[in-house]
Amino acid sequence: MGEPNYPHMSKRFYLTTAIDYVNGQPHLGHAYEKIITDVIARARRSLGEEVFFLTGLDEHGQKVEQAAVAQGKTARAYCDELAQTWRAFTAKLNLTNNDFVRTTEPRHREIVQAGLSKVNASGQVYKKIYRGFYSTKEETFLTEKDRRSDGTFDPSYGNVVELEEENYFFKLRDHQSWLIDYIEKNPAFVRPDYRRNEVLGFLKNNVLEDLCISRPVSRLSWGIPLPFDPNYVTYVWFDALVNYISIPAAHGDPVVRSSLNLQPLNPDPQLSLWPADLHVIGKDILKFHAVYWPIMLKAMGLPMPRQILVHGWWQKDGQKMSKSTGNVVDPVAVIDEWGLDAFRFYVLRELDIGPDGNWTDAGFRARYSAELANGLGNLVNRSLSMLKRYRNGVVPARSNELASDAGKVIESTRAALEQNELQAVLQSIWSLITRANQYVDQTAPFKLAKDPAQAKRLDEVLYNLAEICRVLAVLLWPFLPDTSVKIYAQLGLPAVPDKFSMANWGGLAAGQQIGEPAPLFPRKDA
Ligand code: ME8
Repeated sequence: MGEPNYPHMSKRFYLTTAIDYVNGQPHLGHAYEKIITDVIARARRSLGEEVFFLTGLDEHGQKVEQAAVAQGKTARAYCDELAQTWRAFTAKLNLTNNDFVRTTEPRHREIVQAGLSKVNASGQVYKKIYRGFYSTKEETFLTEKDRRSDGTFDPSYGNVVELEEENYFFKLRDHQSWLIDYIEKNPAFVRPDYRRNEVLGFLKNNVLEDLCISRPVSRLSWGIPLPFDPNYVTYVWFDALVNYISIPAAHGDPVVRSSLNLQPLNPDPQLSLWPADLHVIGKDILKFHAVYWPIMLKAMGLPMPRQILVHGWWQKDGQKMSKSTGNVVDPVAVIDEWGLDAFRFYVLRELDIGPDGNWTDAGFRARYSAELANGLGNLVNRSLSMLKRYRNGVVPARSNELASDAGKVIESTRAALEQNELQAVLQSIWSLITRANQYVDQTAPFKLAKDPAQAKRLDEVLYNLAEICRVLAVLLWPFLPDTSVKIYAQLGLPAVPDKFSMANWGGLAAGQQIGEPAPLFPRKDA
């Protein structure tokens, strides 16, 4: 098979989330990761890149099978049902994902099997008898090394059983020094830096055990059969990680298809996606993404993803979230009560990407009231209400008094977006909101309006305020898309402010008739 040649294709900015286990309902942690990824996807599009954003579900493995059995359902029926809930959840979060993968789909299975065949054919898989311990909860084999000083295993492993079975193993050890070297030479491969150091520390201080990539069908049938031995299904992590290339392959990606010896897809669809630009994941699955996944890719002859961005974990009220104690944040309930944009704002403004965070209802309310209702909401509402009252809603001639303040924030926003520093973007946008609210207090348009000699000055102030609202709508688009569209509509602008270049000062034309001002974030006095 010759090298495929697709001259019309340009590589898209390809980013992914972890795919969630379908053994329960979506919670705050799942929502947080998907929102981070959605904001980055929207921001990149707004900056002019073509983007492909993938999310989805991890449906195989013992955990899911057991959850199904516990409900008296087949694994298939159980997954099909929950997949509906999870898909609805992506809509609830207003995610702009371009595809949604389920690992039970044939298009995924085909690529998992092609990948396994390739790794096997190149001599990197062998069979041996394993004797030891197994944690179903973590779907992982444990050794004596994993015992704590009192001889027990960490409760996070759940019930640990002893077992002896023959399985297939993937040679990781051969790639260990290559991987250390790769991570050292590519400082941006794992972000933030302390997560990169964690991976390097792990790799330098441990000899990598070969990875068991099979489970006997007699013990677990809910998985993808190994292409070279039907008595086994694929280990759930080998299956799940491959989603990052199976979906590109399903869209005709030439890099993945040619390296797995698959025919090009003709005539379409054909998208150029691999290597991924960004994998967004939580801290608990770092080893799978920064150790196993690069080695799997190398063994399949595929280039490395450009970056793994690792976020921290949320607690609630200083405690681990847990279904059994009822200490959870239900994102759907918060969204229904406060609106989606308030939820998106809180999680990104409260927690930088990296450290752990703590959700408190009081903290949520405080940000809602100070930053959304009194900050952004008040600015837009009073600016447009005054324009309506004093000038019948007609935009006066252009004035540039706040142009340089806006220009600085536009530039710092662009720079921070390019680095995926989302919390810094919000801080910078809110500095402009604070500046504009001070400008209202300093210029006191309500006083100017009483003095006919100040009509020109009032025009200037009203223009600057309306234009700041417009600039803010553009900058906020990736974060608060509904609010951003509402601000545009209240300005009487029919467009969607989804292009970063629209933020340039002066976009609001004199004579423009604005729409109806209405509160963006109704105050909730409880
Ligand atoms: O790990 N705070 O699925 P998952 C923040 N299927 N993030 C959290 C969190 C919390 N409290 N709890 C979970 C899996 N997450 C695998 C992934 S990828 C090829 C396979 C994050 O449903 C977690 O860190 O247990 C992970 O990134 C994601 O939610 C899915 O977790």
